[in-house]
Amino acid sequence: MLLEKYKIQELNDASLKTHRQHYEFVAGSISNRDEIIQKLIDFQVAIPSWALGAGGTRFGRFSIGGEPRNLEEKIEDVGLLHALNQSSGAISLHIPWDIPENANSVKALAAQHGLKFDAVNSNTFQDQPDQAQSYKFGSLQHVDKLVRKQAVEHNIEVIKHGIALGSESLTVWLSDGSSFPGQLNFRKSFQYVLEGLKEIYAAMPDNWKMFVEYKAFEPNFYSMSVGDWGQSYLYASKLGPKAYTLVDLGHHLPNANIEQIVSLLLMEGKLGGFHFNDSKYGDDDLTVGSINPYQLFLIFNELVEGMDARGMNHATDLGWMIDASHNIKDPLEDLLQSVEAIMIAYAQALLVDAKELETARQSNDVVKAQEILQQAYRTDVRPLVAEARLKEGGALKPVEVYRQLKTRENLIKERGLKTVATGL
Ligand code: PSV
Ligand code: MN
Repeated sequence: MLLEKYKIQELNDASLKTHRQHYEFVAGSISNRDEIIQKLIDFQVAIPSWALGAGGTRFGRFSIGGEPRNLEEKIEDVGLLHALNQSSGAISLHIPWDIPENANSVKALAAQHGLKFDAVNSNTFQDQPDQAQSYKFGSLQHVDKLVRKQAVEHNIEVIKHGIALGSESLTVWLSDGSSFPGQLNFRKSFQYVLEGLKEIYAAMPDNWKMFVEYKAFEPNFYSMSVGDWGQSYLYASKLGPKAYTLVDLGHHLPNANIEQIVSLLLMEGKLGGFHFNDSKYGDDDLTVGSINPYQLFLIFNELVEGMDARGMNHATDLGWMIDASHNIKDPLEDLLQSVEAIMIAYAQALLVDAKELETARQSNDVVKAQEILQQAYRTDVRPLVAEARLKEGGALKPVEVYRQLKTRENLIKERGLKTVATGL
C-alpha cells in the first residue's frame, strides 16, 4: 500500500494556516532555525522489522489486524511511516524472522519507498525448527563447542544477508547468562563469548560496525553475559575499532544515569548506536518519550554536545533505531509517536546554548545551568519538527493523517484480520 503524496498534501492544507502561526511564533526567536530544520530533515530513525505487528507478553497476544505477512509487507509498512513523517527512512531486519529470499527485489522495493537497510540483527535467543543445537543454555557462551560454532555461523550468515541488502552494521544481542548462582563460570563464559565475537568480527567487511548490545536481565535472571555498558565496552575494546556499544534505553537497572553512560562512551569513541524505547520498570519496550521525556532530552543533550565535540555527523555517525513491542496500540501509530518523540528531543537538544551552559558550569552556577537546560526542554519545538516534515512532503500531523486516510482499515482489507507478523 502506497500513500500518495497529493493526499497527504490535501490533508496538510487544512492545518497549514495554524501551523504557520505556530512556526513563526517559535522560530522567530531562533537565529539558526534553518540549520536546525536541515538537521531535523537529515536525521533518520530506523524502524525495527519486528515491531510492525502485535507483540505480546507471556500472558497473551492480541492481534491488531492487517499485520504484515512477509518481509515485503513489512517494508511497505515502514514506507507508510516514512511517507508520513519523512524521518523513518530505514529498516532494521532481524534474522531469521526476516530472511530476504531475493535480496535484489527486496532492495528495489525498499528503494521505491525511499528506504535503506540499517543494522541487521542476529537471533541466538530462540531455537529454530531446523536447528541442530539448542540455545537453552546460551549460544556464544555455551560449554559445548558445537553450540558456539552454530551461533558464530548464524551471525556470519546474517552478515551475508546484510551485505546483499547494503546494510553496514550487525547488532549482536545475546540472551546468554545464567539464572542461578553457581550455574556459570563467569570468566570462562566471558572468554567463550569473546572468542565467538572475534570470529564474527573477522567476518565483517572493513566498512562495517559491530554493535554489542547489553541488557541487565531477562531472559536470564541471575547474570547476563553482556549485562551492562562496562561489559559491552570491554568486549568492544578487545574486539577492535569496528566494534561499539549499543545502548537500548530499556536495558538498564532502574534509575541508571543513561545520559552519563552515553557521554562517556562517546568520549571514548565507543558509542555505536541506540535502540530507542521507554520504560517504567524494565525492558518494557514502550513508546519513546511516553514515560520519561526529560531523560530522553538529557540523552540527546549529551549526544549533540558529545558528537559536536568530536566533529561527528549527527545523522550518519551513530546508528539510530527503535526497539519496541506493541501490545495494545496500533504499531504504526505507536511508531509515528516514537519517531516524533525522538525528533522533539533532538530539536530541543539543538536549542541548548552549549557555550552559555559551559560558562555557568565554570562558575558553579548550578541554578543557571538548570535554567539553560529547562529553557530548551520547555520550548515547544513541535512546529519546527512539523516544518521539517512539511518541507520534505510529509504530513503536518502524521497520526491524524494516518487515521484520516483509514490506513489500518485498508491494511486489514488488503491483508485480512487474522494475520500474524514475525517477531516477538
Ligand atoms: C532484547 O531485549 C532486544 O532489545 C534486542 O535488541 C533484540 O534483538 C530485541 O530486543 C528483540 O525483540
Ligand atoms: Mn534492543
